[in-house]
Formats: sequence, structure tokens, C-alpha cells
Amino acid sequence: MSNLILILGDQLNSEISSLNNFSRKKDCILMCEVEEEANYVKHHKKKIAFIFSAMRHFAVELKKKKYSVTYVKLNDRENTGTLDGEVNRFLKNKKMDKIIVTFPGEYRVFKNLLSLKKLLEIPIEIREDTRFFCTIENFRNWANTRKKLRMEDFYRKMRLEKNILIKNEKPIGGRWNLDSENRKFPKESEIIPKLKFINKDSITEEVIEMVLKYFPNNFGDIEPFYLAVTREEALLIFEDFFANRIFNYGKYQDSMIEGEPWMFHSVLSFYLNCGLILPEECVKKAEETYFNGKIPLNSVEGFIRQILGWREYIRGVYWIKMPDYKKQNYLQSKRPLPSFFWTAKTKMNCLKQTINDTKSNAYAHHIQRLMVVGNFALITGLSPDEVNLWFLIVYADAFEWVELPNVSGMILYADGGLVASKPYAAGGNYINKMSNYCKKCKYTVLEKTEKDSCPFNYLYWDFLRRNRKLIQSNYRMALMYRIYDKMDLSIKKRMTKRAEQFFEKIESF
Ligand code: FAD
Ligand code: DLZ
Ligand code: SF4
Repeated sequence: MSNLILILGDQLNSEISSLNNFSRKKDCILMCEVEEEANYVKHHKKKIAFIFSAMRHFAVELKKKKYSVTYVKLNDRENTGTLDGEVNRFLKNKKMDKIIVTFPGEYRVFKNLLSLKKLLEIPIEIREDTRFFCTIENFRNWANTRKKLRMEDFYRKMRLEKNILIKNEKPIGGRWNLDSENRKFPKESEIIPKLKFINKDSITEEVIEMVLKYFPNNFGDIEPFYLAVTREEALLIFEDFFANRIFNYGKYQDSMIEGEPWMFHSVLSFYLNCGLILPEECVKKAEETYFNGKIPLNSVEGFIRQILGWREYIRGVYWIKMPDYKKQNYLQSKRPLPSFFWTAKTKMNCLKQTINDTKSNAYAHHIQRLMVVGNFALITGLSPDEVNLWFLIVYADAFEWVELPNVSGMILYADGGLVASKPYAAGGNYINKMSNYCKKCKYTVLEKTEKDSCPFNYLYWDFLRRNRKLIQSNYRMALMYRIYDKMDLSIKKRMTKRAEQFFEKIESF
């Protein structure tokens, strides 16, 4: 019995389930760069270069381990441009008994595999993606027992089930979640360690040249190319995080500083999502650094919560709610994306900085995504389809399973409150508290009715006004509606007017 193992671009780990029981004598691996995947959205140039370079390096690694690998490059003359096409082309040249693939990360590709299954004469075995702590089935079973799918409940269950930071069935330190300790802003004297940049090798150089040739008009800068493209390199970033950044990770998790795109974040999402690093390694290492007595609990718990909690929860929501999840638009938001999402040409400094970081690095950290871009998209009522597309394009860690619930659920409230217990809307005050962006902004963060007022302020109140029918009944919004209702009528009118003017000339702000 000979098997063809199809390895996708986000499955780059030799422990991937499709490689279990691989026979070096009989089995073959197929990896392909295809137009279908590279172009289904117009990914950031750095994202394409990262995935292709990581795929090519992984193929080299497998070949070194004496696996038989067929690797199809994007510019190979006979490349059919689709995964189906490449599987069929391979099977024309070589008879195989079965195809094995690990469960894909995206619904679109899953559907594609199911149709391929019907067309082929040999069976396809789709194996569980064992990189995750929670199977989709387990998540579904948990979800079926709940009225509300709150991340916090899921996270506690996972901590107990996996015995992470647990003693005598209780959370170490007495509390499950130390988020309230994670909202400090660093003093100027605090040194933010530089992120380790990885040097390019000849494979990456070749890929970059190809990306510039085939995708010249895609968004984003390809240089400086700083990403790890092998497991060995990704482990350097991993070790550096645990040595130099995690100590302050918790405390400064929500803060944003101009010119400091990485702050104390791990910057591991690229590697976790494409397989170079495994989630379990991160969680174990974090726990270990805590037990060694080196790292504060709020940092370790905060980091573990992101991976064991949020990441797993988001994936579970995606798979049990797709395909309908993608169509949701609870607030009926329809506004098109302003062009400054692509150019960063806006006078709103928080957006300008975040979009510029995104353009250069194909990365922005969580609070930039959530409270700057996300918050703006929510309070201005941008169309979920357009916002999802933008997020899927611009970040090198973006795959639909993790991007969609974060965008439609966490920031846009498009799922009506499945993921977020209330709309994550905020005025400029929050951004001012957690960043130094407002200091250099043309707009005045303390004003809400004047011409130069921070747009986030009047847009926030206007968001509440416009969406009253849909969100007022949420008990977590009650206080803000009470405050709004008590405001002087003339102030409310002026804010509404400012919001109207903003929408009329959105491109000039
Ligand atoms: P750290 O702060 O160091 O966190 C550690 C890890 O926890 C991350 O690497 C990531 O794997 C995981 N994590 C943290 N938060 C989340 C979350 N909300 N959902 C899932 N995993 C999480 N993350 C992606 O990996 N891909 C995306 O496409 C993506 N899109 C997002 C869109 C929006 C609107 C928002 C608000 C968040 C999005 N996130 C996404 C989650 C989060 O912002 C990124 O995982 C994080 O910024 C990556 O940087 P880091 O590795 O330095 O994270
Ligand atoms: C992101 C991406 C890109 C740009 N190109 C490819 C590709 O050419 N071949 C491939 O196998 N994977 C690619 N990927 C990652 C896929 O989008 C990812 O593997 C699927 O979305 C998983 O469902
Ligand atoms: Fe952003 Fe308003 Fe601050 Fe300017 S003043 S940076 S627009 S929050």
C-alpha cells in the first residue's frame, strides 16, 4: 500500500499527523505552491514570501531525512495552479493507493478536499490536526452544553483538563485570569528589547525575487524580511522571547508605543500558524519558566491564556459555526473601507502608525488590531466582508480559521455577541491611556465636539446612537447609554453633526 501525503503550506512540522507511520520505501510527499492559494486573496507580499520560503525549507529538511518529496514551485512550467490539479498531475505519473492529508485550516480548502474525494478513484484520508489542544469534536461537545460560548469558561476547562498552572484542581495563584494586572504603560526608562531579526538565505532571496515578479502590486513591503523560515530559526525567536520579553509581557500587554511594533509580545503567531512551532511547546515552556521562579505569574498566565484559551476557542468557534459565520452582519454595517487602510495616509495618528507597522512588517500586535483598527472599523460601521478581507490580506499570520472569528466576532460584533460579550467600542481616551499616539496627533483627544476633536470620541457616541435598537439591551452597555442619555442635548447634536461630516469626508481625515 503506497500513500501520497499532501502537506499544505500551514502544516510545516515533521510531527504533522499526515506523516504518522510514513513509509520511506513506499510513500511520497507532495507540496505545491499554487496560484489558487497564493491569489485567492491578494496577500501581503511578505506573507507570500514567508509561506513559500518556509515551505521550500521544510521540503529540504524532509529530503535530508530521506523522505521522498515532490515540490512544485509556483513558476514551474507544468504547474496547473490548483491543489486538485497538482494531485491529479502527480497521480498520472505515479500510481498510489491512498491520499493522506491533515485536516486543513480553512473551510474553503476542506470543501475542496471533499470534492476532490468524490472525483478520485483512490480514497483520501483526512486526519485530525493534532497540533491543537482541543479537537473540533470536543469543542462541539462543550459548546452543546452551554447557553453562551464564553472564552473564559472554555479556558478554565482547558486549564483543568490539561493540568496547566493548576494545583489541587485550583488555579495557581488563586485566580484564573490576571488580565486586570496587564494594563500598565511603560515608563520612558523601560528598555524594550529589540526583536531578533533573521537573516535571509539564498532560498528566501529566490522566493522574494519571484514574489516581486508575480505579485508586484500586492500590499506591503517585502523588505526588511525579518522572519524565521525554518524550525531552527523559529526556535531562536522562541528562546529569545522566553529569555528577554516574557518577563514584561503581562504588564505591558495592552500598551502601544510609536516605533515599537513588537513591544513585549512573542511574535510567534506566524510560526504557530504555519507549524514551525507547536502550541504545546509554548505552553509547557511558559509554565516551566514560572516554576523556575523567574517570571511573574501575570505574564505567564496571560501568555498561556492567549494560546490555550483564545487560540483554541477561536478555532473551535470557526469550525462549529462555518459556513454561516462568514455571512453574519448583526449590525448591518455596510460602509466601504477608506483608502487609507492601504496607504496609511490619514491624520489619525493611531491608525497611521498601526497601518504603517502592518505595511512594513505584516504584523501588528493584538491591541493595535483590536483597539485601533478594530475599534475604528466597528464604530464607523465598516462592512464585515471588507474588513475580513483586509485582515486576511495584511497579516502574515492570517488564516481564515483564526482571522474570521477575531474580526467578525471580536471586533465587529457581526455575530451578535457570540464571541464578544459586548461591542469592543471605545473613544480616544482608551487609546490615549494605553499609547503615546495621541501626543503627536493632529486631533485633540480630550475634545469631542470641536473641529479638531479626536474622531474616535464623537464616532463612539454616534455608534451608540445609531445602534441603540440592536445593542441597548446588552446589560454591559447600559451604563454607557445612561451616560449618553444624560448628556446635554446640544452636545449630542454637535457630536452627531461631527460624525456626519466625518462620514462625508472620511478620506480627508
Ligand atoms: P502574543 O501576544 O505574543 O500572543 C501569543 C499567541 O497567542 C499568539 O502568537 C497567538 O497564537 C495567540 N493569540 C493571542 N490572541 C489570540 C486571539 N485573539 N486569537 C487567536 N490566537 C491568539 N491571530 C492570528 O494568529 N492570525 C490572525 O489572522 C489574527 N487576526 C486577528 C484579527 C483581529 C481583529 C484581532 C483583534 C486579533 C487577531 N489575531 C490573529 C490575534 C492576535 O492579535 C495575534 O495572534 C497576535 O497579535 C500575534 O502576535 P504575537 O504572536 O506577538 O502574540
Ligand atoms: C497562505 C498560502 C499561500 C500564499 N500559498 C500556498 C500555496 O501555494 N500552497 C499551499 O499549500 N499553501 C499555501 N498557503 C497556505 C494555505 O492557504 C493553507 O495551507 C490553507 O489555507 C489551509 O487550509
Ligand atoms: Fe487616535 Fe484620537 Fe489619539 Fe489621534 S487623538 S491618535 S485619532 S485616539
